[in-house]
Formats: sequence, structure tokens, C-alpha cells
Amino acid sequence: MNRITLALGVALAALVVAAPVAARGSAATATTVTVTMKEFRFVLSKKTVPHGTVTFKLVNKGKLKHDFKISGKKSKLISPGKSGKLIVTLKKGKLAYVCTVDAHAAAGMKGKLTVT
Ligand SMILES: [Cu+2]
Repeated sequence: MNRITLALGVALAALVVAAPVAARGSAATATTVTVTMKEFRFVLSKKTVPHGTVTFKLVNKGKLKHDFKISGKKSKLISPGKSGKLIVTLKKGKLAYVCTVDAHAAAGMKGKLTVT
């Protein structure tokens, strides 16, 4: 009887310890980068991200519509004062990003993100 109670107690304690570790592990793989858009440049909150799923939070602080393209994926047009989101799975490397509106990239709306 005592043995069973002890075993149960140990099993429960293991569960309690394991649960928060698992939750923390999955949260660590989610990467979010805030991308501020303005004429004519991007400001990224991170210049290096781990490979995997990356959420780009796009915030247009400019006066024109802008978009954000990286690794073959393009966001919707973001109006001035609005924000949007682009979720992309990135592989390791140096990835170029651009705004595809008119000649915005040539004017400076481009850069490279390092993916490790
Ligand atoms: Cu633009």
C-alpha cells in the first residue's frame, strides 16, 4: 500500500516537473521579427534569426503602401498606419528581403536577414 502511494507520488511529481519544460521548449522555436516600414527603408527588430518558422510583424509607419517579400513569400500590401503579418519557414543562409512596390527596393527598401 505504502509502496503504491509512493510510486504514484513520484509519477505525479515527474508530470508536474515535465509539463512546464515542454511548454517552454515549444515557445522557444517561435520567432517573431517586427518589421517597421517607411520611405524608403525597413527596420527589423532582429538581424539574425534561427531557421524554422518566423513570423514577421509588419508595421507601416510611412505615407505609402508597402509590402514585404522574403524567401519567395510576399505579404499583402500594408496601408499607411496599418500592420500585417507574414509567416514564412526559413532555411539557413543570408536571405534577401524587399518591398515589391514600384521602385521602392531600388530606393532602399531591401536588406538581408541572416538565418542560422
Ligand atoms: Cu515600399
